[in-house]
Amino acid sequence: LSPEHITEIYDSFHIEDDRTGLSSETLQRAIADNLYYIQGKFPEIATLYDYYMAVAYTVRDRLLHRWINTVKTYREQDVKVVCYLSAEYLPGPHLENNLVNLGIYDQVQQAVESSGLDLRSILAQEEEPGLGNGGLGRLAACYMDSLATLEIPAIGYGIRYEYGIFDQEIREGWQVEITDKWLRLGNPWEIPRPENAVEVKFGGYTEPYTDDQGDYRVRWIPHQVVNGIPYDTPISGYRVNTTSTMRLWKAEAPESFDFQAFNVGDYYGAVDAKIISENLTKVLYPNDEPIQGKQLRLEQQYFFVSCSLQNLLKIHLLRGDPIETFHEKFVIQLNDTHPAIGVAELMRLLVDEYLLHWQKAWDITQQAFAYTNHTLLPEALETWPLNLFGSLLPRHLEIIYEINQRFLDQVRLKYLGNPDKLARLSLIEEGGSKRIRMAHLACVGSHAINGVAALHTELLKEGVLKDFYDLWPHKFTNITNGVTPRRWMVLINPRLTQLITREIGETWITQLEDFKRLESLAEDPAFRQEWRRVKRAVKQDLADYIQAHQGLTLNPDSIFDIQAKRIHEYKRQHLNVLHIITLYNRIKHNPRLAVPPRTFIFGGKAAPGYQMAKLIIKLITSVGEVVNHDPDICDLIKVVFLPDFNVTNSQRIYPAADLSEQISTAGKEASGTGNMKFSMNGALTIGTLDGANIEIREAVEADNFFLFGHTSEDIVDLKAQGYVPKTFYNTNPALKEAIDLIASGYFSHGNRALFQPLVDQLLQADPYCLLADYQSYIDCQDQVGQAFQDQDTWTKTAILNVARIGRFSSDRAIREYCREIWWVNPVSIHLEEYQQAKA
Ligand code: HBZ
Repeated sequence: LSPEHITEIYDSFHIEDDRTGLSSETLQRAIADNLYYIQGKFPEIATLYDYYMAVAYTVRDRLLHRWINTVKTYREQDVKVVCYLSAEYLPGPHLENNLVNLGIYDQVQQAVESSGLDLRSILAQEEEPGLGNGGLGRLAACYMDSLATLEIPAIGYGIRYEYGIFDQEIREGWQVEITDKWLRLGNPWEIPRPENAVEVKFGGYTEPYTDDQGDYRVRWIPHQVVNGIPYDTPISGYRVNTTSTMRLWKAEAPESFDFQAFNVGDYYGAVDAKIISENLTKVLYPNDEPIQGKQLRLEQQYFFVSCSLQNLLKIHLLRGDPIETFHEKFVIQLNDTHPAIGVAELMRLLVDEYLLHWQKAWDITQQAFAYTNHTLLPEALETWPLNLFGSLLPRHLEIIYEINQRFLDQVRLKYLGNPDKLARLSLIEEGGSKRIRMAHLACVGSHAINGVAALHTELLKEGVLKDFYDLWPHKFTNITNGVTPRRWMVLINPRLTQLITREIGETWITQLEDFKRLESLAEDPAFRQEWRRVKRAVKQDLADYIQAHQGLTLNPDSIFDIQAKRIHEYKRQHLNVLHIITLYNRIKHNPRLAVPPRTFIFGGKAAPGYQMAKLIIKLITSVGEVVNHDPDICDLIKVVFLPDFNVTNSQRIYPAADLSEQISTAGKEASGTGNMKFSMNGALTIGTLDGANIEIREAVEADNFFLFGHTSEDIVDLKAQGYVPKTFYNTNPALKEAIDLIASGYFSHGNRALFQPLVDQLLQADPYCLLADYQSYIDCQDQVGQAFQDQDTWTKTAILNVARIGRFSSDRAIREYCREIWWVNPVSIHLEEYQQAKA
């Protein structure tokens, strides 16, 4: 029989292959099959989790077919591949996203219902991979989604942490951290590939030798070797066959190394070595800024970078390409400086292992790498103590010295007799104890450097990276962040998706600029009414969830005023609290005051060692405790802290917001991406001129954005003039009253000591200028309250926000990376018939 004949017979009988077929009947059969043969269960004893696994495997089969064809196509064709190196990924739950992308949500729902089950409760079984801290990790996940959807060949490399970001519980108002055992019940989305293990060396020493050609070479004799095992997760694109790979590395002890060569007869010693090796990828550091001097963190960084680069070189050579063309086939994006050691590692691999000359290797390296910076805070720039670095990576230290020497020779020619310039640019920070500056290594080793919002890039060029900008202005570009409308609209807000699609079709899902077509509908009263009905229903969903989980009753007609993000002083959750207390005081003074009811919702984790952030959580919950139960307030104000802000929980939050709080001190938030998710779902923003807020405001137009506060320039001036927060406190009675109420113990059962550190910080130093922005914030919030009274105009503004948010799709961001930094093109994937592929 010819393949055509087989297809004909299949078609005539409507038989679908059980691993690729998409009809609900086939899916139902496949789910039952997987329940039996993978979970080893039959319906009478299967748990909901077993069903989740069966459905997940059923969907994975459909993905595998596309994935294999993707990998095959890239292998066979001469394509250039984007390699995204990121120590963090926050992809969120996979199942529902894959249903959306494959276009089989309805079929799977039907299949599941025919078996007497409910898809929502099956979806709720999934443990999300919390392999990141916040914005940076989530951005990597949005970019993987857009890369696949745009059919750009890509691999995302990272670390398979056994424990992700901690789960947050709130006990007596305080954050409590619980270990995140996300792999406990198995992970149906990953495929381990032990056959592709690589070795990573640590410690030891180097020695020179002369090779067969008589050339001077260096050999690295390590103290320890660790194996890296890749675990691959397929990342689907929206309604395309392209399915990319997220390849995460797990550390294991290489048996040969510990058991034979070094620990003959020492069984316990060998097992110890195994434990030490496997500690490497045990846990994610739960900090959203670098922890200074933790050796294990540097080990994690080097481990995953070395695994990834070795893997890339192997793929390149397997394709039959010469090592010299590596940079023509791969471009490597550094997601912040966490993988910046890659610059030295690629040099080591090319020079020491593949025996290239330094200059050739350096050309390849510089052309392969590009660097994204995500922070302006100078204290958040990563540096490593030279001693620690040298003892862990002795060869890389030599290579960095060599890079630095050649770099500074070049600088010296340009800036004759300017030793300060040299000292500022050097890869080594002198003075006291020496340190390696990872951002400098990333800048020198890359052909492109980008910030993540227009203001951020400008401030990089004037501030922390100014000397590099003066040297190489052509390397700098801005790529404003974006978020994927698949997860952040289609998946989390089906009601609004349906309403919008009914009016303007569905092209916006991959062309978000098409939201423009909503503009004229903002003028249509009937449409506005439907919009309001949707928002009301979505707010009710969140209210129901909070009722069920926290026993708090919320009024869905109140303003849902939401701040959800990591807790940080610069993000100023406590400024939000000062507003709440101000409103509270006003109502206490005047119980008949007509204020629109507001529900303040907070979510976010604090780094476990960040005491002030933890105290801010305690302040929020304490104020809530008092305000929520004060009869004088008559339910006009409610304060909710939603525990455990992660991707899953965030998905209930963004759609329900009326007001999005983006109130960081100007010049501190590199971009923000939550601001985009809220706006996309029809919230209005109250915000400062910081990060991407500026561009969002430009896009939606000033009238549709609540702006307050000092600009980044004002803040610099304010500090230069010697900022005295007490002046604001002494001259603003409402501000004084709010702060005094905290200090008095009113929210802490009379305990004046509890919030003293926070009050002192505000009155004595206030590094994030809350007091300077307080009045402007309060005035702006009063305008918000006014505006909300006119529901029709509010809705019109919300629709205009959505209509004009198209630019903030991660598809736009990825197109810019492709055009300006990566020089890569899409490659479409055609599915071979499964039967044919098998044959
Ligand atoms: O990256 C965030 C920025 O604060 C935010 O403004 C931006 O929108 C986002 C995406 O570009 N930065 C982070 O999330 N940073 C981290 O999570 C982080 C994690 C580990 C570190 C340092 C920073 O060692």
